[in-house]
Amino acid sequence: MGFLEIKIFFVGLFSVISSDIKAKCETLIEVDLLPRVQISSSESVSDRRDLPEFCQIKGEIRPNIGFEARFPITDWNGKYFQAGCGGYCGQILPDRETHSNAINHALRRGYATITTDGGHQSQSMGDASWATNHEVEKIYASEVIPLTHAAAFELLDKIYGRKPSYSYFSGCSNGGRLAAKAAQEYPSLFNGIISGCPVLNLSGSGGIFASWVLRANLDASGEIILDEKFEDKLPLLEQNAIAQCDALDGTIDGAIQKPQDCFINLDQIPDCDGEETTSCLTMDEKKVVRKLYDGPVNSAGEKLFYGIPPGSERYWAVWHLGSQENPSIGTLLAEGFLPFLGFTEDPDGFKAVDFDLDNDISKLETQGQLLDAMNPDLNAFFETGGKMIMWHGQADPLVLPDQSIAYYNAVIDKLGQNTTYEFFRLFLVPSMGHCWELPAPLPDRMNMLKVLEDWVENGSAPNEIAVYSDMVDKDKVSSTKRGKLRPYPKLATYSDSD
Ligand SMILES: [Ca+2]
Repeated sequence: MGFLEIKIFFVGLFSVISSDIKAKCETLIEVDLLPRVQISSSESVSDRRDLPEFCQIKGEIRPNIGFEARFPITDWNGKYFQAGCGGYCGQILPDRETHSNAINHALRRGYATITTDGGHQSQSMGDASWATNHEVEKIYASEVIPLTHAAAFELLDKIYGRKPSYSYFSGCSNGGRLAAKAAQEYPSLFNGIISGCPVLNLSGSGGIFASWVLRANLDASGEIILDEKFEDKLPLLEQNAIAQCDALDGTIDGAIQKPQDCFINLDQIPDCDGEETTSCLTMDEKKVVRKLYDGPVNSAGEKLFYGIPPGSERYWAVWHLGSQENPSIGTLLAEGFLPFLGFTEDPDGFKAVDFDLDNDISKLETQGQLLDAMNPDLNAFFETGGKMIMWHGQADPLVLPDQSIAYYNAVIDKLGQNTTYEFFRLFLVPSMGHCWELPAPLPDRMNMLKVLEDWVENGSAPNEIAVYSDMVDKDKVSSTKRGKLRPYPKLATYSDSD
C-alpha cells in the first residue's frame, strides 16, 4: 500500500471504530443490565461547540449515586478521569468549570470522564439533611470513590471494550478531601490524584472553625456584626494585611507567602469615631476581625484550630458575610455540618452557634474518623507507583490552607522527606481563595492535569507549575503576569513577561 492508501485505510478504520462507539453509546440503554449501573439515558452529543463529540451517559450507580459520564466518541486518549464533588454534594453539575465536579477540561484532553452527586440529592447549598442516613453518609465519606470507579469501568468496557491505560482522580474542597481519601483508602485505583483546597479535617473545619466564625461574629444581643455591608471595608483590611506582611516572604509581589510569620496589627486601621466610613473600623468590628485571624480558642485560651489567613480578605464576602435573612455560605455549611454530619446522633434543632468549644469537641471524633482525610500513611499508594499533587489557595478563608500544610508535614514525618517528595507534592497558590470564586490579584490559572500526566506517564516530576491569568478584569488583575508555583516549602515567583 502507498502512503495515501494507508492513510485512507486508517481513516476508514478510524471512522468504523468511531461509528461503532457511537452505535454502542446509543444502544447502551438496551443492552444487558449492568451489575453496578442503572442507565437512564445514553446518547451522542455533537452540538456542544466547546466540547468534542461525546457519549453522554446518565443514570444511577447503585445504590443511589447520580452520575453523568462523558466519553469521547472519537479520539479517546485511552484514559479515565473521575471527579470529586464539592461542598455537601447532592448535584451532578457536569458543566461546572474550575475545579469542583469539573470534567469538561479532561474531556477536551480526550479523557473518558465521570462526575457524580456523591450519593444523594439536594438542591440547596449547605443542605446535609440527607446525612441522617448513616449508609448515605458512608458513601459521601469515601465509598463513592470505589463505587463510581467500578461502575465507570463497566461503562468503559461496554463502550470501548477495554480498561483504560491510566486512571486519574481530581476534586476541590470536598472533592479534594475525596482525592486524599482515594490515596489513603483506595490506593490501587488511581495512577494520579489531584487534591485541591481539600477539607482534610472536615470535622475541625465544619465543627470547630465554622461554629467559631459564627459565634465570633455575634454581638451580646445575638446580632451579626460583620454583615453584607462589611464588604465595603474589605479592601481596607486587605490593604492593611498586604502592607504589613507582603514583604515577610522576601518579595513584594502583592502576596503574603509566609502568613505564619504574619501577625496583623489592627491598631494601624483608624477607629470609627462616631462617623462610619469605609476607611475605619468600629471597636466591635475590630474584635471580630481579631478573632477571625486568630482562630478558635476554648475558654482557657487554648488554640483549637487555625485562623483565617491574612491576605484572604477579598474573599470573605463570598463565604462569611451575610445577614439573618440572607445567611452566609459559611453559616449554611456550619448549620448543615452541625448536627447532621458532625455528631454520631443527629440532635434535633441543634444550632451551630451553640457548639461548645469546651465540651463538645470530643463528640466530633467518631464521625471525624469516617469523614476526615487525615491519615498520613500513604505508603500503599506510594508502593503502587501513584502520584499525588495537592494544591491549596493560600488565601482560602473557608478551608484553611494550614490543614494541607500540616497534613503534608505529617506524611513527611511518616514516610520521610525523600520518599514523600518522590510521589506527593504540595503547591500553595498565593493570593488564591477557595477553589476559585473570584479572580485573584495574582495569576490563578493552571493546568494541573497536564502536570500530573507528565509526572505519572513520563516520570517528569513537577518542580514548578506555570500559573497565569486570563481574567479580563484589568483593574484588578494583570492579564500578562505569569508565575511559577514551586513545591512546598519553596515559594512562588512572578514575572511580567509573556
Ligand atoms: Ca510577598
